[in-house]
Amino acid sequence: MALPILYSYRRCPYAMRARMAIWAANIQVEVREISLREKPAHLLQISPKGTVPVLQLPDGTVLEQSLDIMQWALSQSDPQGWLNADPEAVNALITINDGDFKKALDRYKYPDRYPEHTQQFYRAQGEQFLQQLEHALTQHTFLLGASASMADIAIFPFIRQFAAVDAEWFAGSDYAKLRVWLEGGLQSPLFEKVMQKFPTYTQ
Ligand SMILES: N[C@@H](CCC(=O)N[C@@H](CS)C(=O)NCC(=O)O)C(=O)O
Repeated sequence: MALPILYSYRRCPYAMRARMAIWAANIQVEVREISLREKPAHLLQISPKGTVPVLQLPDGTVLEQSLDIMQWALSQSDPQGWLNADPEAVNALITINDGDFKKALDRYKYPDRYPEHTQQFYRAQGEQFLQQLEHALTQHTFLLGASASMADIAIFPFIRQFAAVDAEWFAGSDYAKLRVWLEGGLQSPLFEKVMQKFPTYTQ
């Protein structure tokens, strides 16, 4: 039987969150690792916007947003109960992550491309979200409760990137709970699985 096709890019945080949900749901897919510079014709044909992740189901349905892919995968099977958290609370956190925080992250990572402000300025902007997450994690082990939810999985790859911009700064920062939370994700067998390397699909 044909497998769903996942167009992915290993280091893309959106693709990471989609892969984590697919892997957690134990769904077999054909992973097509792409080069962002040379996108496969079939990807652009089924999803002209040209971002990854994109999932094509065997019936031809195309899911071209990472959150839709997560929802689809977890609605097939959700052994860890990631969909159990209040959807409004999940969406509220992910909206900030994918909006203001991602904007600050891009600027913090590439300050040369945004010379209006200093790198420290952009970091401070991103820290508003880190503070919110740190506060949540002082109340419970995961962002929305005692167990991980879709919010933790969807946000984790972006915090990973933010922390990696200046690992020394992050290690010495005030975000002790967030560091533990991040480290838990980084050390998880699931993360190791989704970061395995696939050959680049060039057709
Ligand atoms: N809203 C999209 C965003 C996906 C996205 O922006 N992916 C980046 C890679 S991290 C991409 O494919 N960019 C296209 C490019 O760089 O050409 C989603 O949630 O799936």
